[in-house]
Amino acid sequence: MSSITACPLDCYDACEILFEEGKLKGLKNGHTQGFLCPHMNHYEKYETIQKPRYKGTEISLDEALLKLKEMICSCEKSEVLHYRGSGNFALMQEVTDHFFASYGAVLTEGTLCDGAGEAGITEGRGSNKNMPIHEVAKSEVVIFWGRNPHTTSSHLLPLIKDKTVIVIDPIKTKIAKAADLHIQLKPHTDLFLAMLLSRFLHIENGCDEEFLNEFASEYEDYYELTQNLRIKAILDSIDVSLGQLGNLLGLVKDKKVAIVCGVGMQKYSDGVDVMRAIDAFAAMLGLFGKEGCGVGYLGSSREGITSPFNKKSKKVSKVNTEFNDFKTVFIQGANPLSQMPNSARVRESIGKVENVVYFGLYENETSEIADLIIPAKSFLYKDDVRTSYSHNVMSFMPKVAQSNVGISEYDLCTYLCKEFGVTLESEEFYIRHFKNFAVQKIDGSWYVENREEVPYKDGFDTKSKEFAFLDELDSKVDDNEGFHLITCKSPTSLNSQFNRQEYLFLHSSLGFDEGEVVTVSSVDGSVKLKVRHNDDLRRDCVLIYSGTKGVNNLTTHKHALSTKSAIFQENKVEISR
Ligand SMILES: Nc1nc2c(c(=O)[nH]1)N[C@H]1C(S)=C(S)[C@@H](COP(=O)(O)OP(=O)(O)OC[C@H]3O[C@@H](n4cnc5c(=O)[nH]c(N)nc54)[C@H](O)[C@@H]3O)O[C@H]1N2
Ligand SMILES: Nc1nc2c(c(=O)[nH]1)N[C@H]1C(S)=C(S)[C@@H](COP(=O)(O)OP(=O)(O)OC[C@H]3O[C@@H](n4cnc5c(=O)[nH]c(N)nc54)[C@H](O)[C@@H]3O)O[C@H]1N2
Ligand code: SF4
Ligand SMILES: [Mo]
Repeated sequence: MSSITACPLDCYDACEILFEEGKLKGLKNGHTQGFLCPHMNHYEKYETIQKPRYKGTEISLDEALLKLKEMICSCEKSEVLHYRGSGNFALMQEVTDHFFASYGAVLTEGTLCDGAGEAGITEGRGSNKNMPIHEVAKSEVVIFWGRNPHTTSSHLLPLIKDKTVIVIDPIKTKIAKAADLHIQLKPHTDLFLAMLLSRFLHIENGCDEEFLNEFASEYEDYYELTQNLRIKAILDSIDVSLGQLGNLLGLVKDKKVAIVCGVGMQKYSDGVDVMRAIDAFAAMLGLFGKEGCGVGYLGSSREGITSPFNKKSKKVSKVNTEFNDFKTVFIQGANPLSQMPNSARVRESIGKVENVVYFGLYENETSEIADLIIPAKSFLYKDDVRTSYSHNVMSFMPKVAQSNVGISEYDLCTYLCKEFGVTLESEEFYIRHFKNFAVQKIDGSWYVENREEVPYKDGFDTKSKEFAFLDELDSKVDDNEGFHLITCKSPTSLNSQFNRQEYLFLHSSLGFDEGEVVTVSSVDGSVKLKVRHNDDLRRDCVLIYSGTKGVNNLTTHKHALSTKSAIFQENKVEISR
């Protein structure tokens, strides 16, 4: 027996899976191209939570559900918080939002992920419509900007063979080593690089004036803004040479260019402006509304789909959540004690909550402190549908096997809705609702119908239909003391799921020995980790992967300016023996 489903993980690729005799294989047809990544290749080897627990004692699922009901009843409705993460990215995860919102509990808003960049894109274009990643196949030049495709979007790699590749990344990543040009800039300086690129493009008459006059007519004002930058001083402080700027411009002029951005360069307080300046460079090149051109980032995986669920509720930020304002906190598909910024603050705040419920698959820092643990069913054992934030395919995810362990989000929600008198439609109703947004194309795949392959063909979604350039420059190059913390994605884990890293990585010339334990500290906290050498790093950087225990002791719970997004690389760090 074989069935087709899709990987549920929070990942650009949203692969489709052939489930055959208990084995997971990448679907040959379509965007998955017959291969999966290490997470899915070894998915079954990771031990999941088998039994519900209350204060350390195993209980039955019925008892667990009753406890959950009692916990919800034990306080005011406004003292119940539903905190949902992105452990599973499929659409039925949101069914629990429907219960908690309808009941009168509080939900979260904001993001730990891509929010600053998204806000920057929206300020410039009036919306965040993504260049679907398959468009890259038609590009001549691909710029990876703060994105690490070998680790986080490997299904993109077959599409870029034979193309000119440019990488802008403080780490000499695998793609950087193979690239035609790598700009290994100082971290947190992309805003200046993007502005200087726009300025020199203008000086060299490389702008797409026809496009600009029609869709971005304020470009001369933007050019003037870029003139406030002192070229030599800025280039010195961001560690980029005039030659590199010239090389980059030489490679992209009059070419079909895709700028494939990741979350790397927007993990800072001014992340909104950083992304907007990169978008402005794309506008200066006239990359919007044309085949094989554009800016790829994390679009919304919900774009073109309306939710069947009620989500109207009071909301608190997901970044600096004051858990102690609540008596019952229901955590689903998330590991906030590891993945939220400023772990000491999270731990203290959540420590004051009477009832912490963890609804997930794996044991972790959050299950460790939870009062009630309810195991979820993995994607193989429940019905769902998913979409991607980097392409337009909708994948159906029928239940492909049976398991007595855990409970699905829909079944848990059915129980709660029944107990508290909230209306809920059937599971089939919701799945059908989502599927109705898809159409099948000749390649056999289903695509979200209302998403454009080449967005912004008729102008932008701002009021004036024109691109809105940055009109002020508020940032300075960060020359504070200390090392830059790079905390990006690990090849072996999906944030805190699967095989988590345990090291901190440093340039070997800094005088720390391999294997030596050092203390890394920031204004918010510290962590002890073992050193590993990595000469692909700059000497002013410390790399600690997402999912490493204790990394978020170092990070700030402040928001990016003007949006509720986390900024994991804002704090500088020090290292001591
Ligand atoms: N294997 C694996 N895949 C994943 C994930 C995972 O944990 N593991 N997580 C998933 C999730 S949740 C997300 S959001 C995506 C994110 O995936 P990506 O968008 O690729 O994000 P990151 O790995 O955080 O960072 C990408 C690159 O940005 C670089 N970078 C860091 N700081 C700067 C800077 O200041 N400027 C520039 N130009 N570059 C910088 C880093 O060195 C890194 O190479 O990946 C998804 N896929
Ligand atoms: N230092 C640092 N911190 C970061 C980042 C970083 O790059 N560096 N990245 C940030 C980003 S981009 C993101 S997106 C966040 C991610 O942070 P989280 O959303 O907390 O993601 P995970 O760590 O993957 O934890 C997901 C949890 O979901 C559970 N789960 C998996 N599948 C299911 C399911 O089907 N049902 C239920 N109920 N539970 C399930 C698993 O048990 C797992 O514990 O982390 C952020 N934190
Ligand atoms: S590449 Fe991404 S979508 Fe594909 S199997 Fe791996 S985690 Fe899942
Ligand atoms: Mo993310």
